[in-house]
Amino acid sequence: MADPTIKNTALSQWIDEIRAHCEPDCVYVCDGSDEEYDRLCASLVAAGTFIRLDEAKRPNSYLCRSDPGDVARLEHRTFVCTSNRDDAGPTNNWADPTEMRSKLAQLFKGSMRGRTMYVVPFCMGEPGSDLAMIGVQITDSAYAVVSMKLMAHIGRHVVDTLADGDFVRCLHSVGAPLTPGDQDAPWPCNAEHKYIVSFQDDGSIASFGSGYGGNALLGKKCLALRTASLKAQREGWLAEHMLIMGVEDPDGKTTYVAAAFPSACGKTNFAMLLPPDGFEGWKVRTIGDDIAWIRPGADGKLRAINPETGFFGVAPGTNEKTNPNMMAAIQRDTIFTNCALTPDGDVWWEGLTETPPAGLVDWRGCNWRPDVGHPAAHPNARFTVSRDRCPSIDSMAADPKGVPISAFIFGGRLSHTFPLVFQANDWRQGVYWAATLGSEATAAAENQAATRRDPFAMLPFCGYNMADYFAHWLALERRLTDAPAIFRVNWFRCDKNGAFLWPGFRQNMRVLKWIVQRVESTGTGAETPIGIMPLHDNIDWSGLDFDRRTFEALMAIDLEEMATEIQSYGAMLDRFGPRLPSDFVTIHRTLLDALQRTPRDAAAARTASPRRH
Ligand code: GTP
Ligand code: SPV
Ligand code: MN
Repeated sequence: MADPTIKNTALSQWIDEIRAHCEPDCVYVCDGSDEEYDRLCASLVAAGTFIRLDEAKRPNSYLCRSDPGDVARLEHRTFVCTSNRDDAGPTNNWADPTEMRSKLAQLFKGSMRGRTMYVVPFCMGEPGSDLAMIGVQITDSAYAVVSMKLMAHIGRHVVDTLADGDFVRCLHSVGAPLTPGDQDAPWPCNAEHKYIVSFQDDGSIASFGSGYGGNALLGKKCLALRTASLKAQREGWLAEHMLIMGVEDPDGKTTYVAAAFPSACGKTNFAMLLPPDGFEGWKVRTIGDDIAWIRPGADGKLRAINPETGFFGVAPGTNEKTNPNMMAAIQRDTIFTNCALTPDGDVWWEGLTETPPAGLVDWRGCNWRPDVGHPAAHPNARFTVSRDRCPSIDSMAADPKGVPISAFIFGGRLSHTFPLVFQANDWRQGVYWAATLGSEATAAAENQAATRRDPFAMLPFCGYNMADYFAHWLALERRLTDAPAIFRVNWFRCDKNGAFLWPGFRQNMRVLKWIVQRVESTGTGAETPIGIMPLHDNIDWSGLDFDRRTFEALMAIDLEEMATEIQSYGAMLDRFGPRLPSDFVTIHRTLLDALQRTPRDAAAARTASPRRH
């Protein structure tokens, strides 16, 4: 039966269709209000899914424990469906759209029995802006609804403006139907079947069996990256796994940069960086910590928006030293997932304090002592909080025009071979350095090998053939009068004993300042075969005594090791076959030749002049 309050006929038909197929007890269309959020959170408390934290210690906040089998994105259960297999490319799990639709039809049949079916209209980007994308998530997870409220603009009003215009269909079920008399699980999910699917032929999204993060908050990785990246390729823009930040110098001039690091490699920390002692007058402001939509403007400059309104950040390792801005943001109004619970009703995770408080209950709900042999919080424990709570949020964060991007920064978690920072010689080489980005294992996704290539930090998120994505990036340069400079950074280089050589976190400001200076044509560096690198004297060390020898170890390039490294990318590039842009092969060979021609110990020998546009 159509809901007369829904003006969009395509939507009311879709709701009817899904209701008939999934057989929920009832249908509820979300208005997105605070009152609704409070009501749904209270129902989650009543269901045993949420624990309300102590009102004095953590006002209006909740702890949620997921099922131990549902703790992260599932890359091997994520599928990109295209009619032609090659359009998904060798880095995506491809599935035939017709077969997948029939498989999912069976799984979704009756999957919402005994549950409420929530209809969540949402908008990624500012409502009313040309750049925004509207989706409707149908879900049987109230956790997904309240999380979406923090991460996006949600509510009926989003689709009211749409009349009969189109929206992205995002269907989600935890896949745990109830029969009368069943006791519900605190975190319902499906142990046997999990599917996170992008149908690129009609742009729809379907997710079954998981309630966690990017598997369930469908506006995030599914819509804003997999779906949007394909739309962006067709329309000439970019949807990227990038943070966006503004760096204000003591004269009040702000330079905006976007940075891509693979999952759990430091985007959130970097996006909220608090400049260290010695950098008085410098300010970093946050636009986003995970996703950037970037378009060339009429002026030939790239402008970026963060399509999200909140943060879904990694908890372990977050503390007053590593991220004071986030610590302030999560003081209240936050949903914590898979963190440990303290006896006084607050949350804790590894790295929050040096010693864990006594009497913790771990993320599985068991009493925990330091000697139990596993961490108290899950390594991919997260918090969900609105950007409005973040003290470093930029005044441009909700501006639909976006911010002008002057530099792209790419960084993985690499314990060896790669220096702290270098600047690619030009756009083409920068695209190559981004495409060959690699990272050692993190906890954000299951099943990771020790090191994997993660081109542009987009490996799990690029919704089409990655070779076409490289071509799209290369082609973009011609449309820009002022192409951003491209940098690689690596906070994670280690010494022989496996200890980090670089203090990281706030100290990353020193690297950021060099990057900003390079962009502003005031920074100096040395030419090397892989690009331009700062010498010890080119970095501002005010407030930190960082000795030249450690810096040199951090910046050293072993020419043979680097050549071997670059040779090893050949296999990755070969996977794309003839679809790989021929330019790529040229850039690869030129770089290898340059390395092989460089006499040993000549790296970092010559001083580069400041970059001029
Ligand atoms: P997703 O939300 O998964 O996309 O990841 P993210 O890139 O936002 O990850 P996040 O910022 O939450 O990364 C957290 C991890 O990076 C933690 O293990 C931090 O300790 C580590 N990290 C962040 N910055 C630094 C740094 O400067 N140095 C070192 N050594 N570790 C860092
Ligand atoms: C990531 O894994 O890159 C995340 C977390 O940002 S999730 O939203 O679960 O994808
Ligand atoms: Mn991410």
